[in-house]
Amino acid sequence: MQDLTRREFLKISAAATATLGLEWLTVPQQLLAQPQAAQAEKWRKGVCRFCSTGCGVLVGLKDGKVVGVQGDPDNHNKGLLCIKGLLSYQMLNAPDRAKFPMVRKGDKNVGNGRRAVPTFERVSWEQALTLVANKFREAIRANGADSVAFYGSGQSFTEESYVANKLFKGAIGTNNIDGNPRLCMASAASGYVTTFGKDAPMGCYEDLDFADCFFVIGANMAECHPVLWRRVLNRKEKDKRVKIIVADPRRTPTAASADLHLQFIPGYDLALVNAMAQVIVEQGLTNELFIKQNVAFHADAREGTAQSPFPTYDDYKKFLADYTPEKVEKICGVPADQIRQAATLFGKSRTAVSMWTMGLNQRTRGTWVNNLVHNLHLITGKIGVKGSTPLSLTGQGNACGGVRDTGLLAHALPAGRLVAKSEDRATMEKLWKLPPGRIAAKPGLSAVEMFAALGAGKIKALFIMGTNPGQSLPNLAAYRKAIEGSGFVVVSDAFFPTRTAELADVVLPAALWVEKEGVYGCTERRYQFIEKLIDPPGEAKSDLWILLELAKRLGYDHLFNFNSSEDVWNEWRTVARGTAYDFYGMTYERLRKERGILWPCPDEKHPGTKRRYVKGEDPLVPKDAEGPVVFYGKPDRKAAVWLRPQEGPAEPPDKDYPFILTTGRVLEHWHTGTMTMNITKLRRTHPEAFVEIHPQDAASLDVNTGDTVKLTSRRGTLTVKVRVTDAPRPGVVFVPFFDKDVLVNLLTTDAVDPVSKQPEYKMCAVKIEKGGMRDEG
Ligand SMILES: Nc1nc2c(c(=O)[nH]1)N[C@H]1C(S)=C(S)[C@@H](COP(=O)(O)OP(=O)(O)OC[C@H]3O[C@@H](n4cnc5c(=O)[nH]c(N)nc54)[C@H](O)[C@@H]3O)O[C@H]1N2
Ligand SMILES: Nc1nc2c(c(=O)[nH]1)N[C@H]1C(S)=C(S)[C@@H](COP(=O)(O)OP(=O)(O)OC[C@H]3O[C@@H](n4cnc5c(=O)[nH]c(N)nc54)[C@H](O)[C@@H]3O)O[C@H]1N2
Ligand code: SF4
Ligand SMILES: [Mo]
Repeated sequence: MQDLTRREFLKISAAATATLGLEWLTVPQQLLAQPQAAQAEKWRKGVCRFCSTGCGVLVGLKDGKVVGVQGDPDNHNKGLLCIKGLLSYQMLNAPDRAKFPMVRKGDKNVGNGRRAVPTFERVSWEQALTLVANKFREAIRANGADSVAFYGSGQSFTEESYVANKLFKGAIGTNNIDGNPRLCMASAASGYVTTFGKDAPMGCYEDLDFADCFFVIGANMAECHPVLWRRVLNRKEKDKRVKIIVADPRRTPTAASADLHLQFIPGYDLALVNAMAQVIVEQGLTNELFIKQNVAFHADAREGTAQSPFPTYDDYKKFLADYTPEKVEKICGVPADQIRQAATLFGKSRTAVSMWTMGLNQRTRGTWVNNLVHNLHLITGKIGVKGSTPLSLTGQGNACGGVRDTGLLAHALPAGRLVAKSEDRATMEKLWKLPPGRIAAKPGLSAVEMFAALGAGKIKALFIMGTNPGQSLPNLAAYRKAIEGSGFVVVSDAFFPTRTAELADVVLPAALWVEKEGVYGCTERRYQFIEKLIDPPGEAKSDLWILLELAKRLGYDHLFNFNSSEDVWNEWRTVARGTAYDFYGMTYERLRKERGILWPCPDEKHPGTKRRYVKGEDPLVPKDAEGPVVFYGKPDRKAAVWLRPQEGPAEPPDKDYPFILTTGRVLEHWHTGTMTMNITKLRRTHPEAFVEIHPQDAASLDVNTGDTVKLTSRRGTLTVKVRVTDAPRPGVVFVPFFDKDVLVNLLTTDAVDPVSKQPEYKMCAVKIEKGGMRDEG
């Protein structure tokens, strides 16, 4: 098939509006994407580089080059891939690949965060690494360990993140190590921890095949987890009684294929979910035995109130009285009968799976709204049985495996341990063969705090690996200034230039995907191996190599006695052994052969665990516990139903800034676009960003599709092309963040959730004016 623009393709696709994005899944994939794939001499199994669905791929090789990718029929995705996975191999040889180490020529710019003309000169690895090591050593010597920091990624291999964590927290002795997962799944993690005592979903993809009801809230699965969405639609196609409820302020392609779309005002879904619980309780759709055996009620003790932190079931019922559908309709804009319908569908269905992503997490009350979704499952007992689970969809391919599990976060230590707990620090010091007291007791700086500290001159040297904060951080102008300021900044990236690298002092070229080996862990606790199949371009090196070279130059080789990524994996297996994250049984040998294994997996004979907390299935359920479900993450073995009121958003619209700006993704692009803009077909589908405006708003603003408008928030201004569509609610506008020249994050707020420290990308107040020239950033 010849190249088609997105529009041409959609025109010929009958199902375009209902299943946008999925047409790619129903055509013969190899034919569509890659005629040269037919020439492949061999196909090797691997994992898609992109989202946390973690699709199995087969990578086609010829003459030492990757010539195509197809879905692995023997993996969970059953041979399906979305267009990004299918075309991913084309980025390997893209012109923008970073090939050589580079050092900024001359002084840094004035630190105004605007696009500098990058003036870099090529240097040898020896020169680059010596410079980096010297700068880090100097900073530590002059200002202490907390004057350096590492900012990592949910896209690095587990072995890389594990080593970075050990280098910074263990060897150097600073907890200033965080990453882009803080912008992504921090609220999901704190949601699981506050409800169940332990992070990570208890359910699995197989639950989708047995669900009678799907509740998708704040996730645009058709574009962001397309292969999982296909699995949802397959379930519905098999059994027409299955119902899909989508709660989203936009009529996304996901919402368009739902049975019921609850289109609420952004930020008011805490009230919406509480109202669903109110109806479930009122109509007696609860599972009283399950509640009695497995649930404890919790509330935050609030100043000035007599509220107990351990309310009763009756207190919960009283609390819900404020959230009748009629009351909530006035708050969130969803008709009361729709709320009732959603609650009844959920409550009466035999089984139910909830799924959510950034619509819930990127919120100043992200943790709370996660708790509220868990509540729906706990009060109905729809959890821990085939087809019923609250399943947080992770974003990046290895945010779960590489970051949540290894503890590459400022407050965390590997395998669920915490910086703040002295016994956890002591355990890690022993495991890492460090002197007692080496690991600092104070949690480090989380993502936004880290860049604020860089701007304030407190962080003197920062290592950024596998992420592009110069485009992806909120309230971006401030933090671009920080990156460009006087602190020493190293960036390791597989592409150049990027909006971060252009502001850095040193740029290191990184090997990408199948140019190196390591493990990825996806949404359902499935760990999968990615084999090295080709050499990286130019002088690019794996991040593991880079980190180990840095460790050596800082004088820590004795702690990093690793000759391969397998050596790192084996140490990490030992560190997690005996914890609630036990995957000791997953050797490289097994992972090379098998299509992924789900932890817990405590020994080499263990097949892996589909459902945690289920007696007879989860090997970690204590022997003395009574089943069928045992929430062993908490000392009382009960999960928490939290009384969480409606709160937020941080910046509701007002008369000066009357519109709500929400931001996010499109099917064909990955985040900041460095990779997908380097794949011709994907770039052509969306060459530039746009703002979606509802026809009513477009009429009052007197703008049409193709016009430019100026969006202004309290933090910045952006000129962007209009796309008139009834996808958003009136009063809500949407801009994706893939375009390096239309930096929507100049507008977004860096207000964070106080528990998870995750920023509220999903809403801020803007005003809109017609016209404007593109001159920002
Ligand atoms: N194509 C593609 N797929 C991806 C990615 C990508 O870049 N491109 N990135 C991956 C990553 S890292 C992530 S984190 C995921 C993100 O996956 P998603 O979270 O599904 O995607 P987003 O577009 O960020 O936002 C999801 C939805 O949140 C809605 N929303 C806005 N405000 C609110 C609100 O107040 N409440 C609720 N409940 N919803 C709201 C938006 O309308 C939007 O439809 O996608 C992963 N998959
Ligand atoms: N406005 C707005 N902003 C957002 C969000 C939003 O919804 N709205 N979502 C937030 C979320 S959920 C996320 S996850 C972040 C994502 O934000 P980022 O992590 O900044 O975005 P990416 O484009 O994924 O950046 C990954 C970088 O790593 C490089 N890379 C790829 N492979 C490798 C490798 O193996 N090694 C190295 N060293 N580099 C590699 C890529 O070229 C790319 O530049 O954005 C956040 N920002
Ligand atoms: S759904 Fe996600 S993992 Fe699967 S092919 Fe698409 S981007 Fe890759
Ligand atoms: Mo993400």
